Amino acid sequence: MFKGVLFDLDGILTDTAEYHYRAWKKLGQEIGIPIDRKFNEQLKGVSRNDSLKLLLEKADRVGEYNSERLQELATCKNNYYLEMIKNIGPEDVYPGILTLLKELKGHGIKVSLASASKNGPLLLGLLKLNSFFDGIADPEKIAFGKPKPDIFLLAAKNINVRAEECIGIEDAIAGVQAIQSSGAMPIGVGKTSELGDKLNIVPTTEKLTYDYLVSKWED
Ligand code: B16
Ligand code: MG
Repeated sequence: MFKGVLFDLDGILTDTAEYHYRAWKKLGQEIGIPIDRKFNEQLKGVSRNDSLKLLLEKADRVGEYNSERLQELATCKNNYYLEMIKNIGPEDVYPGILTLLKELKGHGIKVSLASASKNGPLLLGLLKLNSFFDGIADPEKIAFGKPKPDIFLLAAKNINVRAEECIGIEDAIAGVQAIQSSGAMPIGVGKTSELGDKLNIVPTTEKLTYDYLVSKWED
């Protein structure tokens, strides 16, 4: 049986993936780099600074900005994002997630957060999910972001479980790749066309029941 579950945050616990998209879109419009949802798939799960680099690379404009200006742009995006999430509350937790967290707790399975977001602790607080998490991996403490496995390895370490004994849950291709290289078993939320066909995928978080996780682990 698996001993831990490693949760991505944005797009898994709540709909903040949408707000990240809107905040990048707003920044992009201001600096003349329009983005659409298709391009946004590349940004999901990717750190703030790496996302900014991808945005600028899209328009071949990386060289235009010095490090101070890059920092300003990243801060600007984060401020837009913070404004958008300020009213998020427990009612915004995705369907099925609270029940799943309760079931995991009831079965003694450890739960850890493996989000690339520096706003993870803030969001867990807003969503009132803090008490369900035995560990939170700090994205500032890892060398490489998703698709490298570091954040999932750290999330597993924080609950004293080997990654191989964990299930990782993700909505982004970079995150799925990170789980696969960590040795944990991935479960995706979304579509095969976005996440690939080498993992079990559910269309929505409602389907993420404890029994489903057990059945896939035992497959
Ligand atoms: P922040 P996840 C990721 O969170 C988001 O998917 C990604 O869009 C965002 O750029 C990244 O966090 C960094 O977030 O700017 O708040 O530090 O999906 O890994 O939970
Ligand atoms: Mg995500």
